[in-house]
Amino acid sequence: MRFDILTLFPRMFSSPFEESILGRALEKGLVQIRIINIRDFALDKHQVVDDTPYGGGQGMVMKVEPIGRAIEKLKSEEASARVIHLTPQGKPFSQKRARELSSMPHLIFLCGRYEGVDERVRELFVDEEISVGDYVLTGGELAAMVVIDAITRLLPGVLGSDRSAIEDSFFNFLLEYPQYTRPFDFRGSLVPDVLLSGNHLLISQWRRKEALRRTWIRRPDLLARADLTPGDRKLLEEIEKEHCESQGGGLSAKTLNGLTQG
Ligand code: 4FV
Repeated sequence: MRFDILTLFPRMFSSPFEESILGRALEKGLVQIRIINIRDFALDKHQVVDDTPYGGGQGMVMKVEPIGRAIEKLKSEEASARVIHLTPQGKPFSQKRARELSSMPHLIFLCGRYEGVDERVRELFVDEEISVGDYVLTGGELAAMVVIDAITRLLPGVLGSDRSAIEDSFFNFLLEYPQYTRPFDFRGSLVPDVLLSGNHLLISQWRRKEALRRTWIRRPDLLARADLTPGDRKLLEEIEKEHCESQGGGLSAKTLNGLTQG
């Protein structure tokens, strides 16, 4: 899989792509990454890449010409490449979109800076806009790294076993179950016995229930989107009952709104 990254700060990408899983994926040739400096496509003497906004206002706007030239050069090499602009105005990124993008051969990431890019960049050169969250970064570079990391770990051969990507959080809209490793007893806090039972059926049932519990408590919005089995619904009833008992029998707000939302 090929990733091309258009940025004004190429050196930001040096270390993240040298370490750990991404670094190994690069070494193994499972991904190819090119960092392209947009300024190299500003042909004037001062290589100007930004200018003041028409209509006045704060900050600077990235000019359309250097970005357009850069994208047209990359697309001239491979017309099927998909151009993704990272922006708070984009579609919220998700594990589902990471999976879909991981099947595409060539992605071009456009990293904005300052107040953003000239609107004609979107109209003429961008295929898709993605946001990594409802907050404002100083640039799209970190957002591009997030998206590239989420996609790369789904590629065959990148993670130790491809199975672990299938067990991901959000794979089926559930948060991950609690994980434990040695020591068994840390300051009196013990690892749940079931995990040392060797009984894999009991262990997977416990993990499913804890994933449901964590999602019910922390992200009920995800639960609404998860494809739950009848067994899951039974576990959820147990969880709500346990929750009420732990709340001293009164119907908790959570259960109430669960009930009310039906
Ligand atoms: C962003 C986000 C983000 C906005 C102005 C770059 C910055 C600056 N990108 N998800 N949230 N971008 O904050 O993707 O140009």
